[in-house]
Amino acid sequence: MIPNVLTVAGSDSGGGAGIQADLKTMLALGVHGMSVLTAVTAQNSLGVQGAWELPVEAVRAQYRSVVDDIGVQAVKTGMLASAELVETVAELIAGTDAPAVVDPVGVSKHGDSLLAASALDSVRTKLLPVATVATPNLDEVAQLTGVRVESEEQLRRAAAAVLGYGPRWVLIKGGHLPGDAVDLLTDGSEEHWLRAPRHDNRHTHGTGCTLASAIVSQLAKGDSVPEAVAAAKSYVTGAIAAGFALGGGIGPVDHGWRFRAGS
Ligand code: PXL
Repeated sequence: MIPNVLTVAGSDSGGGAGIQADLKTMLALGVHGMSVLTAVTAQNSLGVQGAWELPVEAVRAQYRSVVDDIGVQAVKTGMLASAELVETVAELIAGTDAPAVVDPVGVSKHGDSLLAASALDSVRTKLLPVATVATPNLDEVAQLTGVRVESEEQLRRAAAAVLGYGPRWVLIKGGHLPGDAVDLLTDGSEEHWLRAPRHDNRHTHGTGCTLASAIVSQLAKGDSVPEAVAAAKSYVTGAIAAGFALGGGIGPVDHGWRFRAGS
């Protein structure tokens, strides 16, 4: 049986991030990807030109359609746009018996806001508590907890601050620090440090969505959280290495890198 995986996220018309990245990652990792759309962005390699969120009823209806008939082995969240949508999705996930990967998306690679400032408190108090794994980057850690990380040693403090809001595990993504791409996965007792060499490639659009989608796909296939995160890190590192130019700006990671000849 092919595991069913659901992403609850926004559309990136350019196809590198958001729902599109999630579904491509799920295909590459051998699970059946399904989507609940929360928002539509007009977006390309240069940035986000517009964003429109869907009504709460449209998000709720999509979720119920998928979960009540097809069923899900794991759920992932990405761009949720508003406090209303964050709270709706948190409630839906709380009522679903499946692991949840929460990527607390704040801004796009170009710095465009994908989450209202007024939604931060709902992310802290409603969404993070229902997460099996939360996957913030350092900007999201600062936004959510006030902890600013400038060195690898400070990743521990960031992890403790996020765990304070209640996710079972947190993966702090240290990719914005200089040097190797180092992430810390912890549940407060175990620590797993994941290190990958930095690839000299500016075409990294969609990295966060791709990593979270790879984690949720591996969880759906039965991996433990540390196994899922290690496999996902390896997949996203390959996708970043193979990232390619598109349009005039930042191109996407290559979700299909393992399908290419020789890889
Ligand atoms: O990477 C975060 C993200 C999530 N969702 C959508 C996006 C982006 C980044 O561009 O466009 C729709």
